This record gives sequence, C-alpha cells and structure tokens, in this order.
Amino acid sequence: MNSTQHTPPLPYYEDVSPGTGCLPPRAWAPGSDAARLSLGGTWAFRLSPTAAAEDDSFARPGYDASGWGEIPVPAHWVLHGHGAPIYTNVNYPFPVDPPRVPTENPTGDHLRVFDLPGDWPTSGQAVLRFEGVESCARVWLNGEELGTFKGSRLPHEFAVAGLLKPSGNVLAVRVHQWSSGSYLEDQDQWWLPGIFREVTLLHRPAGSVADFFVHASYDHVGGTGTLRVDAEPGGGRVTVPELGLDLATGESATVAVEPWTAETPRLYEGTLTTGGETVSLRIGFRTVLVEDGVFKVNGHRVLFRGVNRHEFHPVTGRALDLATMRRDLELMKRHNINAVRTSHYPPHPAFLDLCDELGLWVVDECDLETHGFVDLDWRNNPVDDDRWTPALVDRAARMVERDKNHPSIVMWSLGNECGTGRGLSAMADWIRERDPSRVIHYEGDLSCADTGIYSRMYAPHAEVAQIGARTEAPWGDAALDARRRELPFIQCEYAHAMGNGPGGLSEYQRLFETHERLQGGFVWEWIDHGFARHTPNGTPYYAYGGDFGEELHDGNFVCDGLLFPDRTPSPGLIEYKKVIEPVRIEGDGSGGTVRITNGHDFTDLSHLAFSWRYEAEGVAVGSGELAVPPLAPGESADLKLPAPAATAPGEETRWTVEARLAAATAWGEAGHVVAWAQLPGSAAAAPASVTATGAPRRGGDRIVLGPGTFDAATGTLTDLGGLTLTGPRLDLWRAPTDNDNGASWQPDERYGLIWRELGLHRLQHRVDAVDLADRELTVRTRVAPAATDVGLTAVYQWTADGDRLRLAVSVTPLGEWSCPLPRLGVRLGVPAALGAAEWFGGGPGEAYPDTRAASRLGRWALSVDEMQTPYVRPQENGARADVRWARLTAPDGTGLRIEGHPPFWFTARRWTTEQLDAAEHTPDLVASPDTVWVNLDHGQQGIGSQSCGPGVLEPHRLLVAPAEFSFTFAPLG
Ligand code: IPT
Repeated sequence: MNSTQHTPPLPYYEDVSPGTGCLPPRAWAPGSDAARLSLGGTWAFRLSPTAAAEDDSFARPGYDASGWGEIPVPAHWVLHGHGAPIYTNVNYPFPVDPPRVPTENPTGDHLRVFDLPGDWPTSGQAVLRFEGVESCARVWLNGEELGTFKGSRLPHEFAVAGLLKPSGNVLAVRVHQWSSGSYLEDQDQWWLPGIFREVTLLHRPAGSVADFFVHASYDHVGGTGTLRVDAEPGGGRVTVPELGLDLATGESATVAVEPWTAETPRLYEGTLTTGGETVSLRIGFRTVLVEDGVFKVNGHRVLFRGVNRHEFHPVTGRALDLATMRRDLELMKRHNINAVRTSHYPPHPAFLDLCDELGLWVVDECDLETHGFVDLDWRNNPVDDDRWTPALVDRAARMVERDKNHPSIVMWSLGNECGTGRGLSAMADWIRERDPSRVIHYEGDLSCADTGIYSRMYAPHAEVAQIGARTEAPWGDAALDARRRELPFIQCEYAHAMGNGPGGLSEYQRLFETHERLQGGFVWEWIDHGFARHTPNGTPYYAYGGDFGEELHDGNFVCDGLLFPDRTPSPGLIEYKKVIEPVRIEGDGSGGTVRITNGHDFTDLSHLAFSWRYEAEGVAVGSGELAVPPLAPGESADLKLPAPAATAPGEETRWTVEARLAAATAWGEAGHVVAWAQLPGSAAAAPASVTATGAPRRGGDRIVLGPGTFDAATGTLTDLGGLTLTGPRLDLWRAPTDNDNGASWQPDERYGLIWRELGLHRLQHRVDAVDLADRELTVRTRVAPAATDVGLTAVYQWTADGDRLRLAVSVTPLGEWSCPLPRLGVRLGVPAALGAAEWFGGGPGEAYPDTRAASRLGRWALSVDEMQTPYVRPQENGARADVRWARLTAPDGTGLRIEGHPPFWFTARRWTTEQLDAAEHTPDLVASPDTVWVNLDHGQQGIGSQSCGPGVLEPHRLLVAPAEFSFTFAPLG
C-alpha cells in the first residue's frame, strides 16, 4: 500500500478488515421453522455527502427523524432520487490509493423502528441478518453498536438477543458508498449503494442449528446415493421419508436414489431436527469430479451451455424480487441454457434454490474483482498483499458457508479479473479444505495453480481448437504447464452479446462438441443493464453509462446481454438457443431421411415429441408426428420421412422437423420447441426472367421504361407504377454495431472505425453515363468517398416487361481496398404508407452471416416497425437473410413487390442509416413522415464479437470483389 498523509488507525470503512462484531458465516436456511421477522419496508433515510458529515446520534432511541426522507428496504438509494448511479467497467471511479476512499463518500443513514410480533418467543437467541449491503455498513440496535461489515453481496449476521424489546426497537444502519471493500468490488456494472437485499430478524431457539452441511453424493455405477448431514451442534436427526432414511447427524447411509442433474433436477425433501429447530432440506444427490482430464458429474462429461448472469432489473437495479429471479431461470431453460456463472458475486440466495429446483449447473463466484489495478501493472493489487488476505478469505468463507448445500453448485469461483496473488491461493486453500467436493475455478491465472479447471475468456476459435486438442502453446513453469494441459477447459466468458450479436456461436459450439476437453462456456452476458428512463416528453428509453452525468464512465458497455433490459429476448438469445439445442436434427433431404442425435448429457429423448412439416413456398402442405426412439445421450437414429406431398412445379419446398416438450415441465409448456431443423426439399425453378419488351423513351427530363420513370440526368428511378420512389442506388454503409466498433484494447480490425475513417458513410455517386438502348437503360456510376482513390464502379442495367422492372447491378472494385465492406447492395426509399412487410425467406427475426442459425425459411409478415430490433444504443439491425421475395404494402393494398436473384438481405426502416448511426438512444430515432428506407443487400459483413472478443471469422467477412446481383420490382394494387 502506498497510502500517505493519514495517521492510523483508519476509520472502519477504510481499514482492510472485513468488519467487526459479525457472527461466523453459516448455511442459508430458508426452511427453518424458527420465527423470523422481515424488516423490509419503508425506512427513514438521510443522505450525507461525506462519511463524517453527521454524528451517530441518529442511532439513539428517541432520535427525531421526522425531517428525513424515506426509502424502501431493500433498495439502492441512487434509484430513489438520492444521488445517481455510476457506471464504470474497469476503472475505479475514485483515485486508486488503497485502502483509502474519497472524502466525498455518499453515506446513507437508514432508520427503522419495529415491534416484535406478539408471539415472538421470549426464550432463546436472536440474530439480525443482512443479505446484502453495498458497500460498508455500521449497525446499531437500540443505541448499541453491533459492528461493521463489508462484502456487499454476502450475508452478515449479528447476535442481538439481549438488546431486543417487545416494542419500539430502533434499528439504525449507516451505509457508505465507498469503503476499502470497494477496491475488491470493481465488477463491470453500475455502482449502486444501499441495503439492496433483505434485512431479517431471526429467532434462534435454544438448541437450534448453528450450521449444517449436506453431503449427498451419487455413485453412478451402483445407482446409489450416500447422505451425511453434518450439523453443529451435533446430536440432531435427519429424515428423508421418501428414502426411508432416519439418521443421526454425522451418520451416513447409502440407498438407491435418482441422481440430481441440471437435466433431471431431482430433489428429495428432508428435515434436519435438533432440540430447538427443524430445518427442511432439499437434497440432490450428485458427484462432481475431474477424471481423465474431463469434468464429470455422476460419471458423465457435462457440456456447459452457459451464461454469465449479473443481477439486474431496469427499475430496481440489483434489488431483485423472487419473480424476476424465477423469470430469469425460466427464460434460460426455455432457451436451452443449462449453466449459469454468477458473475461476479454470489447472487441472492433464493436464486440458488431456484437453480436447484429448475436444474442449472452453477459456478458460484465470490464477490471479488480488482480489475482496476490492471492499468497500474497490478501495483498494490489487494489480492497480492497479505494485509488484505483476511478480507479475501472472509469473502470466500461467506460464500461457501452460505451456499454449500446447493446441488446445483458444481464449482466455486474465486472471483473475476484480479490478476494473480497469494490472497487468491489462500482463498482456494480455505475452500478446498472446507469443501473438497467441488471444483475451484478462477480465470485470471494462466498457471491454474489454484484451480481444478482451465478457464479463459474470449479466446478465439483457433486457439480454442488448439486447447481442445491439448496442443496449446506452452506457458510458464513446465510442471504447471503439464498439469494445466491435463485439465478440462471452459470459457467462463465468450461471445460478447453487446448490441447486435454475438457472431460466431455456431463455430464455437462445433468445437465444444468435437473435443472432449472443451466443456462449453458461458456467454457474456445475460441481460443489458439499462435503466428505464423517460425523455422530458415521456418517451421511454434505457439509460446507460454517461446518462447520469458521470465524469468517468464506459457508456453502453453495460448493455451487453442476451436480454434487453425489460427481459425481452434479443436476437442473440434466439440464436444461442438454436446453436446449443440438445438435439441435433440433420439431413440433406435426399433419400427422405432425417438423422436425430441426442445431445443431452443425461436424459434420453422420451420427454420430447417430434413432428414434421412439409412446406411449399413457405406454406405447409403436409404435417405429422415423427416416431423417434428414446435414444440415449450420444445416440443417433436415421428415420424415414413420409413421401412428400405433390407440389406445383418450380415451387421451393422444405422439411421442418421439430422436437417439442411432450408434457409441461416446471419451466416450459407442453409443445415448447426445444430443437428444430429444416431440410431441403425441392429447389426453386430458375426465376422467371423478365423478358425485356419495353424500350426506354426519353421525354424532357424524364426517361420512361415499362412501369418506371427515371430522372434523365441521374438515371435514378423516381416512380414505379404510380409509387413515388427514391430510386435504388449502391449502398455500402451500415450504422456500426458495437461489435463492428470493437473494444479499445483490440489492436486492429476495428472495422466500424476503419469504415468511418475511410468515409463509407459519405459516399459520392458520380454519374458517368445514362445510356438508352433498344430494350434497356444503363446507368454507369463511380461510387467512392472523398479524399481517397479507392471506390467501386456500379453499373445499373434496367429492363422492363409490361409491368415489371428488372435491375441488374454490376459492381467492380477500384483501387486498393484494405478492409471488408459493411454491406453491399442498394438502398431505396418507398412511401411511408408501405408499412407492412411480407417476405419469403429467412425469419422471423434478424440474421447476419454469422448469426443466422436461427433464421428459418418461411413466409413471414411483420410491420416495418416490428422489423426493428431496439438495441439500447441504436445500431445496424433488422436484416432478414435469404429473402427470395418481399412485399411492402400500404393498408389499401398498394405497394411494391421485390424479387431478388440471388436471394438477398432485406432491411426496412423508417429512418436512414445515417440517422440510425447518429442515434445514441432509441428516442433519437424519429420516423420519417415520408419514407420507408429499404436495403436490398447482396452481402453483409458478419457480426463477430469484437466489442470484447474476437472479430468476424474469415468466411463471414464481406471482402471487396466484383459482384453481380439483380432485383425485379413490380408495383402492387
Ligand atoms: C470481462 C469481464 O470479466 C466482464 O466482467 C466484463 O467486463 C466483460 O469483460 C466485458 O463486458 S474482462 C475483458 C477485459 C476481457
């Protein structure tokens, strides 16, 4: 520590100790029959600008707080009109001088007067429990100081029996936003001070359970479970009626059981009874171990289809209600997610109960991150300074002791992004000693000296492939390198879901399914942390970093989830669901067979019902059930599809095969689609060509060709059969996505910046010739940005038959291009009345070259407004893949039909790309009263994951090359 200018001792909120006066940590026991009193509700509240602005007289009984404000508990005061949230990712929002914090240290005094219920037991002890307070609390009851604590997302308890009165108890809590603990809580999220989890008074009867540890293992060979419940004090009894068990604490028994897995979350109800208390137990039998370099549960390799979950609600921040927690888990299960890393702190304990119940593998992570030291070359990093070790071990112990009885937890994670240090080893040693039954995880130390699994974040595909083959480049000490090479591998973070994306999921999944060592990963992250706000005129939007006047912030990097802030699934989640589906349905349509493979780790397929549909031009012409045998995990079967129904010649057909839940589960309704695939049927006949029958005629400043009218000087289409158009012309620009822009630490290929630098958002179109020939109109142009000699020639060749216009575009690059293009196609404007879209192609949601697994060929109808994806920071969105034809119509049926040869990317929006690019929040997007802007693209650049991870894989880059594509336009109505 390099702190200067202070005379010890430091005040409690700045000293490195974890606190004073707290009881030892113990197991979370929601199922206790001992009396409890919730102290949640409305408290008196006063905010001070510094830690010492007010004395502690408010804690004394009789203090008059009538002049104070109010605050709900649990809550963050910055979300209740007192101060404001701050968002920083890596940076500490205060000078780094551990363990000192700024003098300006918002301090919230909380006051609550409560009575004991009439039936509150008079004997025994009582405990005051805090589930979570950010970041440091000092607590008094009836004027007596109980102590202080840090460790925001960890529980703390005080013994209070002697202080309680039947009525008029005064509970006073002083909370400091900044403390030495803040140095250990530099997670990438909003800084949100307050008492944000419950406060409860717990009766502790004489002879109650001080702590208990359920050991419930599973022997997959014998099919038996072994149960032993250790408790303090001893002498209690454990019953599990369903298993006929009645044991003394500390005694073990082995009986036939059904194991707990994330796929089959089998829990047995039990009780632990001591002289004074009965605690209900929910016991799941399972055994976790690393064997032969593979992470196994119950003897089987597990593949993590995971997400990183921060606790977040767009209104209440990290004060989450039970319904929101359950909603998160239902959404995960419905999207085939089977694992959650509790980034980067232990979640509300009830969340883990729900994980046990619904079935998720959990990596429980300690409340620890010191990332802000990275730019200081890790100088004074608390995890490498022995003075902090007690605080670190205290955090580990509070996590493990609270959460140790959850079968869902299979790994303990020491924390996130702390560099390396002896403090981490001390935590790992403590955990290993206390609970050897789980694997220890930490990503930040490549040596893996303290861990049982090799974990990385955002490793590129090629490197993951090497790791899968255990041929990664050697690193560090030879013995440790050899040890690490024997470990299983996960990506604790990958596929950065910021804005549009992530791209490249399919390629990762293929690797995970190929190499035994690669046991999946956890997408970063579950939900966008955008706060619900309104503009002055009442338009809702989501706020991100910088929107609260923070002087240092990281903008919309806080919005990088698979869910929008309101928990609507983003296209990224739909894509992830498809990519990780636990059943593979494959076939090329030839031979009328489909191959079904069970990709579950534990269950057979008997819980799924399979069906097929045969579609012509996106319209079902036949459907039925498909009998699939109850394949065991890893097994495949080739099944015959019925003879296809006859369809009209030239119609494009597809098989769609779906696997649905046969019966409702705790998280999904019967019929919920778990997996699906499309198999090709017959291909479309060659497109009906437009026989050029019309001849272009020039008249004044107009040229008329078939149903089209063109500007004679520029060759631009201005009218089609009475529809006023802003004619199609070459377009290369897209509003850069967060993944296009890339992260500041990405050295190159930040194409969003490169494109802008090159000027692709300000292309100039020089018209070189407007040539009329016998049956065609040819417009030759050179398209290029100012100040450079690179560009493209675009030749537009127009032909017409009676009522259709065909446009063939031919593009030739000029000069030395050094980057791929954002998009390549044409943009046109159509009347704003054409607000309804229908298309035959990929849908229903958006897709890009490397995010298109979930796009299915069909006939889709959405309004233009519904085609927009409301990324919190507006950016390119809404393209539909593989579109054969699209119609845009007005309510009166007039409109435009567009057919593409080859199929195209279809985008329609009520603002221009330039407006989309300029927007910072969704209300900045103002619909044009005149125009719907339509992009018809021959190519799109992939999305990648470069807002934190690797960029677009080679095959998904839109390289600059000669291209030819065509569209047929027909007026409707
Ligand atoms: C990684 C962090 O662990 C995570 O908390 C989050 O910040 C994520 O990045 C980006 O959203 S660290 C990164 C520098 C690799």
